[in-house]
This record gives sequence, structure tokens and C-alpha cells, in this order.
Amino acid sequence: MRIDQITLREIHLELKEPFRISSGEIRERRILLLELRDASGAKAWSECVAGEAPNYSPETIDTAWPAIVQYLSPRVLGREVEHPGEFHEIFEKDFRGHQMAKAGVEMGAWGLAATMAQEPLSLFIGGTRAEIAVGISLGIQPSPERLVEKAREAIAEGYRKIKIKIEPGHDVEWVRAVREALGPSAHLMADANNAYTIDDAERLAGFDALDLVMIEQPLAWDDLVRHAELQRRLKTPICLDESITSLDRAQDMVTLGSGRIINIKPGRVGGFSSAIAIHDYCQSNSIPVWCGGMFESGIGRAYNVALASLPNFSIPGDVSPSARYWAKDIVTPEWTMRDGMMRVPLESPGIGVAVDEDRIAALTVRTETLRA
Ligand code: OSB
Ligand code: MG
Repeated sequence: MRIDQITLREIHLELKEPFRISSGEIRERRILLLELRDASGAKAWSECVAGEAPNYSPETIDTAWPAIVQYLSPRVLGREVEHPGEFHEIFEKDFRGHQMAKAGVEMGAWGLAATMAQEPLSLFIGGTRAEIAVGISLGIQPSPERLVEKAREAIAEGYRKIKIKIEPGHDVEWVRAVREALGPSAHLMADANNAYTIDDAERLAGFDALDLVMIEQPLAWDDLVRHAELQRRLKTPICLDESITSLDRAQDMVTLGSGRIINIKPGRVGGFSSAIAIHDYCQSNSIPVWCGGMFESGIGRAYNVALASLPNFSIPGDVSPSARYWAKDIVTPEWTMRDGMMRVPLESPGIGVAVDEDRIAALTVRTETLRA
């Protein structure tokens, strides 16, 4: 394939409910969408998951946009490649960081290649599941009572895993309230988004009595060493999110013992090649993985769903249906859930959902087109 045009668009989509994590709150998403065109005329949409502020990773939409325009598009436009898997190396050569910017383009190339091969994206990457299990991520709530209520609703809706955002002052007692309300069989976990230090090890060991499936990213985003020390002091498995930005970091986690589970977000690791490599590595090392979310629109979600159809995605992902996030999504059909499962689209080639281009045009606040 030969990509000869990339269009960037920023759209604004308001979340149905504000979402608070330990490192910040979000009410409205500024979403960077990409549209890639092959010289043959084939097209595909993708999404760059960089956030509004650098509180999750160093990247934001305002760093990703120029990174794509100035540094990535010259490596892509007009270049003939056999397979989208080639872009990872092309992007890593003498180009540090900017994983989310890289991933936005790289994943679009995978979507485009699947479209051109007339194959659903899931099958194109080796997916083996026709449906994936769905979990929910609950933001920090105003009170433990409200959190319990949200968790009960989630169980009633069928979610197969409940992730509770925590921070100092909203942690062990809050999660215990949910455990007591939902009983021993509920699939519960906590996500701290870096809110603790190693000095909190004893406090965090308080979670060991609550039978959590994991605690996600308790310590600093780039700290594998202290996570290893903490894991030695906890029974609860540590899952890393922010810390795993490449296959090398996944290998470091295993070597150091910094965690036992990985939340794979393709945007955070530079795209599908890297996400698949981490998946494969974890599979051969008996490390379970699951697919996280970044409040993607229906376009980014399509890539997450395809990725989560790979065999070692054995834990429910943060891939809630469209209606949980938005009054109206930008794809049709919207993403839905039944019995806590989401169907992997296998009927049509490419990302498997139609993109509502009129609605996107109406939501667009800036756009830029780059040509070979
Ligand atoms: O830490 O997994 C996280 C959302 C934005 C940034 C970081 C995280 C999250 C979530 C939400 O937990 C997952 C979702 O998209 O539903
Ligand atoms: Mg997380």
C-alpha cells in the first residue's frame, strides 16, 4: 500500500458524566481523528488517544497533532509498504516517544490494510474471538454509598469486571464497601493512576483482604523498580498500565517482577505492532493481558475491540458500549453489550462500523490535510 493523504480532525464530544481519576477530571473529550487514504483510493479512519492534559502520559492532543504533521507524515506519505507492520520500525528509528501520535497513524495503516485486503480487522491481526468480555471503569465518586450504587448498577447491566478508581482517602474502605455489597464472587479491581508512593506499601497491603483480581498502576508512571518492591510486599497482583510503553518495558516488568498482568492500550505502546508483540510475549510467559480504554470514540473502540479478540486477552477489557460515554457516538451501529459481551464485527472488511462523516464534520473544530 501507499498512503498518499492523511487528514487530521479535532472533534469535541461531551461525556455523559464527568469522570474523575486520581490525576484529574474530564468532562469533554477533545478527540483527534485521522483519515488515511491509499493511492488506490481506499480510505480508513483511526483515532489518536492522546488526552487533553499531560496527566496520564506526557502526550496531549496538542503534542500529537504537530508530531504527526511534522515528523510522522513525511515518513508515511508516498511510501510503498508491503504490510502495515513495517511502520513500527519506520517510526521508531531516531524518533523518541510520541507513542500515541505514532499509534494513531500506525493503527490507521492497519485499518486501511484490512480494508484493502477485504478482511475484518480482527481476522487480519489474528483474532480468534467472536465476542469479547466487557468490564467497566468507575471514576472516583463523591461518597462510598454512591460508589456502591454505581457498582450495583454495573453488575445489573451485566459488566463482567468492575474497576474502581482510587486515591489516598478514597481507597481501601471504599473498595471494601463495594466488596461487602456485591459479595465474594464479583470481579473487582482498583486503579490508582500513580497516586501512591512506596511508602504507602502497608496501606496498599490493606487491599489483600479484599480479594481483588488486581491493583492497577499504584506507583509512578515510569517506575518499574518500586513496583517490583511493592509487588514483593502484596498478595494482590499488580497490573501495569502507564508504565508499559513498549515490548521492552513489558519484558522489564517480567524480569524485575514489577507486576503480573498488563493492561494493553494500543495507543500507549505505539500501535498495533507493538500491542500484538506485547500480547504474544505475555502469552508465552503466562502473563494475562486485557484491553484498557482511553474514552475513545466509536472509531478508537473499533481498534480496541479487534485487538481484544486476540487469544491472550483473557480478562474483561475497559470497552464499555458507546451509550455509556456519549449521547450519540460517531459510528453506526454504535457499540453495544449483551450479557456483558461485545460482538466483534466479522461481517464487513476493515474496522467493522460505518463512520458518520456528516456528524464528524459538524463536530470538527480544526482540520488539516497532508498530501504526498
Ligand atoms: O487508567 O485506565 C485508565 C481513562 C482515561 C485515562 C486512563 C484510564 C482511563 C479509564 C477509562 O480507566 C477506561 C474507559 O475508556 O472506559
Ligand atoms: Mg489505568
